[in-house]
Amino acid sequence: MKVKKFVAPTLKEASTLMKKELGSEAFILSTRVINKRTDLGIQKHFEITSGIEEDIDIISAETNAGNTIIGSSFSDELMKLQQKVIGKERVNKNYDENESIIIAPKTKKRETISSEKLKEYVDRLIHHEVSKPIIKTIVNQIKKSKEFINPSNIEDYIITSLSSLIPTTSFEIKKRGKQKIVAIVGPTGVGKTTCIAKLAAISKILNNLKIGIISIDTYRLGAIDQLRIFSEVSNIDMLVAYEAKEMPGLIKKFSDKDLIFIDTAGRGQKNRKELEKTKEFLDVVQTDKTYLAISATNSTKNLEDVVKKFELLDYSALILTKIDEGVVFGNILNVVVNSGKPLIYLTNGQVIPDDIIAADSDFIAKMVVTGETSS
Ligand SMILES: Nc1nc2c(ncn2[C@@H]2O[C@H](COP(=O)(O)OP(=O)(O)O)[C@@H](O)[C@H]2O)c(=O)[nH]1
Ligand SMILES: [Mg+2]
Repeated sequence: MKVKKFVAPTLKEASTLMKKELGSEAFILSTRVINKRTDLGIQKHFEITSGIEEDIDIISAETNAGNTIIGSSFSDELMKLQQKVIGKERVNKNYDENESIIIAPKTKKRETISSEKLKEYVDRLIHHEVSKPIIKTIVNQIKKSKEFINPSNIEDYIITSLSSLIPTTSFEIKKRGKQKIVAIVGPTGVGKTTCIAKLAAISKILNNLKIGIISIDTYRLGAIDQLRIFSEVSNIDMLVAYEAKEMPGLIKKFSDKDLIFIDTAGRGQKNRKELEKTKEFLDVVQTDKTYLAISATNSTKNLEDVVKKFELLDYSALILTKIDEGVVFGNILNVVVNSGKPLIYLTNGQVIPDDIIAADSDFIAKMVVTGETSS
């Protein structure tokens, strides 16, 4: 991979320089604000570290595409996996490099999964805090398909099975299409504002959209300042609503924007009055999408309470924050399977805008089984 740094007074200019030199395939590895000495004195500049693959590996790209699972059912996926395994076995049967003369069909004992090995995986899922009903479903599937499962494919089988239980979704917006309003709600300190900053910067730099941010977080000391600094350095317009009745006027001020984000105050899900207050603000503007941010570091019980109480705000998808701080991820699987709400983004650090990724069921299933968050 070729890596190069670009420095400019605004993020947009730095990204334009990057695209001009490296082309549209280039991607941002990291961004930071630096102080640069210019004729006008020391000035804030943006530095983008970008990368571009020098040689695209077609074989691995095709293999990955073949493994992608989009919108099919749990049993469909298991069937597909079984067929894949059967296919592999056929190939193995026809080819034995140690055998030069075939006298009679060799009866080789098929290697299957021992109960000790299966228990090892069950213990691993328990360690990763996957709920008992989900483990039971997986074990039953393994038992039903045991003639196709062997020690070398069991982990992939479990990951594929879990992946088919995890719904994901995505957000699409076209430039010069209908304006969209997206609100992010959730408990205090979960990473709502940071996530909005990431999404706003990416939508502006990479998709060239006109972005506005409305903050209704006038509750926490310093919350507005946090967003104001971001809006200044990234040159994204930001307005503040102190009362619900101000919201329509602010949306009108942003009538030229393609996409408006609403940053809400952190609400303790136990306090229904606080949630109702946020609802008042969101109801007057009719958001297109409301996403609930939940932290990967919370327990299943806490997360279940959050997803239930925030239903009052009619959210359509979940943003999973702080996966970089998570150790086990069974909690996420349990909550997503129970709530039926799809995941849309995962955040994996504090760096704006880099540390956010689109939710992918295979990636999340792998996180659950291995505890690893690198792809
Ligand atoms: N490690 C880590 N920290 C994060 C992540 N997202 C946000 N944070 C940090 O969590 C803290 C609270 O974030 P903030 O966006 O203000 O939360 P809010 O109260 O929900 O708006 C800040 O210190 C953020 O930098 C993440 O994905 N990983
Ligand atoms: Mg905030």
